[in-house]
Amino acid sequence: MTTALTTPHNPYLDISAEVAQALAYGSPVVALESTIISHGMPYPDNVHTALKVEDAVRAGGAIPATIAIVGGRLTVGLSTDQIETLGKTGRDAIKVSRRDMAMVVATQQTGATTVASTMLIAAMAGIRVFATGGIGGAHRGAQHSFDVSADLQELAQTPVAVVCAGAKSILDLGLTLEYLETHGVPVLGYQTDELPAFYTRNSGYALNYRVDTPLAVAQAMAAQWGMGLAGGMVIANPIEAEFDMPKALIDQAIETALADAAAQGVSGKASTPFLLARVAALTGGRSLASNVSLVMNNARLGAAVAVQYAALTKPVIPKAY
Ligand code: PSU
Ligand code: MN
Repeated sequence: MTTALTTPHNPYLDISAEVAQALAYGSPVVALESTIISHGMPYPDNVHTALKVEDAVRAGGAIPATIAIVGGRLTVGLSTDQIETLGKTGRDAIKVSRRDMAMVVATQQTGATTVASTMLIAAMAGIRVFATGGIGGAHRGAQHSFDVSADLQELAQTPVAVVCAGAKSILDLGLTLEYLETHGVPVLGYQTDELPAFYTRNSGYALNYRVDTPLAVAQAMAAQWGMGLAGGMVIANPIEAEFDMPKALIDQAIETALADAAAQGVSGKASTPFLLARVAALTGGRSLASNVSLVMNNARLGAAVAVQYAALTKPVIPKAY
């Protein structure tokens, strides 16, 4: 068990000793989110996956930093016990996006962080690489409902590269790409020319940029921030071919899930978790296995990118020297 360090510049932030040391030396660190644990998968697979993902980051030569809000503290580098507790709490955990942070912190509550709030807390800690499953996006019908995930706005302003398997087609992927373009967010296909759609390698939406190595990703990150451009970037890493799901099966489940959500009047922050749980239930264990595999795949790529980015940006004299 590590001792949490409170950094002087942000009195709300607790960074585990292991992560703080890695950051002080400019060593590679990969941030991981916690809503994927509480709301993205059922217990106990969520906890097993979260721990396996941390192992994969370590095996790739980086230090994992799973992030959540614990008792009102912005916590970077959760303990195994904290991961277990969040996993058991499941969908009863508070889902914390940017707009929820102030109240959850002020009232000293515990909550799971989304892509948006995990990016924000990672950036506060000085972590530049974050691996997850899928990002939020513009929902179908967003041109009328205005339901656009805060993840996209965070990508527009917070300097963290998010390694993901694209986004689920519960969303409107075309609108999502338009929104990212408007807000100046680079979307790089990793060894692909197309935006992956989470369970499937292909979506039919072409990307403007393809990168084939972790070094090429790190070079893009260094260029973005080195020239002073704000914001993050999306590194879209397709699910491995052997776990790719039949498009017809997924499309059918998504249509049913969307119809159920409409019939039950689900909206706001409940919308994404509802759709995720419905799609998972309708496709059974098969989608869970795919989900676990793509998260692991993103953790491995995230570690490789963090290693390359650390090498490119490491100070000649270690900061702690
Ligand atoms: N998509 C997934 N799995 C997830 C999420 C999205 O395939 O677990 C979670 C992530 O935490 C993401 C959040 O940041 O849902 C988006 O929620 P909303 O659409 O309410 O912003
Ligand atoms: Mn929403």
